[in-house]
Amino acid sequence: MSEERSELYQNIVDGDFDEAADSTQALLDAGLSPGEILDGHVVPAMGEVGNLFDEGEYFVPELLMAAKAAQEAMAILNPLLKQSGAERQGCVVIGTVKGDMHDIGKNLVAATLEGAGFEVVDLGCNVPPEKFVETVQARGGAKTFVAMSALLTTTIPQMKATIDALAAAGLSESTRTLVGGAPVTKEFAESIGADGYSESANECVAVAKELAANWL
Ligand code: B12
Repeated sequence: MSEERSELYQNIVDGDFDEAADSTQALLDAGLSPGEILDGHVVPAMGEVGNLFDEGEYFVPELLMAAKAAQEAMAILNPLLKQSGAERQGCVVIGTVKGDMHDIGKNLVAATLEGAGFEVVDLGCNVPPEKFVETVQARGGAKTFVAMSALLTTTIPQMKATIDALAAAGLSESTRTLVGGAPVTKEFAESIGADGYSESANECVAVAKELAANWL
C-alpha cells in the first residue's frame, strides 16, 4: 500500500463513502496515527478531488460523495485526535465565513488544532461576523483565536468584515485572527490585518502556537 494510494485515499476519490470507515480503521490497525492518516491520506485525496473538479472530470455530485467519504473518515479520526493528550493550548473559535458552505478544509483545521491541544469552538459554515463577535464576547474577555476559512473569491471579503467587527466591538486586544482557504494568500491576509495565515492545517498549528507564545 503506497502512502498516497491507500484504500482510504481511493475510497475518497471514488466517493465510496460506505467503505471509508473500514479503510480508515484498517490504517489505524496498521499502526498509523490519526494525524498521519489525516495528512497522508484524507488531505491529499481531497486535493486530487479538487483537481479533478477543476479539470472538468468531476461535477458536484462526485464532490459531495467524496466529501461524505472524507467525513466518514473524520468521524473516526476526530475523537482520537481529541484524545491525543497534547498539552493544553489556547481557545480557537473557528468557522467558514458568511455565504460560504465549504467546510472540509475548515473541519481539517479544527481537528488538527484540537489534536494539537487547542480548545476548539466550531461555529460551522456560513458564519456572519456578528456570530464570531458574540461567541468571543461570551468568553468574557478571555484571549481567543478567531479562525476563518473561505473558499470563494466572493466570500473572502467577509474575513475583513469580521476583523473590522471584532475591532468595532473592542475585541482586537483579546483576539488574534487566523485566515485560510484555497483563495487566501499571505499577501491578502496581511492586507486585511489578519494576525496569521497558513496554507495547510498542519502549518496552522505552528502559526497558532507561535502567536500563542508571544501572547497567551
Ligand atoms: C468540495 C467543493 C465543493 C463542495 C463543498 C462540500 C463541503 N462540505 O465543503 C460543494 C459541492 C458543496 C461546493 C459548492 C460550491 N462550490 Co466548490 N469546490 C469544492 C472543491 C472541489 C474542493 C474544496 C475542498 O474541500 N478542498 C479540500 C480542502 C482540504 O482544502 P481547503 O478547503 O483549501 O483547505 C485547506 C487549506 O486551504 C487550509 N485552510 C482551509 N481553511 C482554513 C482556515 C484557516 C484559519 C487556516 C489557517 C487554513 C485553512 O487548510 C486546509 C487543509 O490543508 C473546490 C476546488 C478546489 N480546487 O479547491 C471547489 C471550489 C472552491 N468551488 C467553487 C464554486 C464556484 C462553488 C459553487 C459556487 C458552485 C456552484 N456553482 O454551485 C458552490 C458554492 C456553495 C457555497 N455557497 O459555498 C470554486 C470557487 C471559485 C472562486 N474563485 O471563488 C472552486 C475553486 C472550484 C472551481 N475551480 O471553480 N464546492
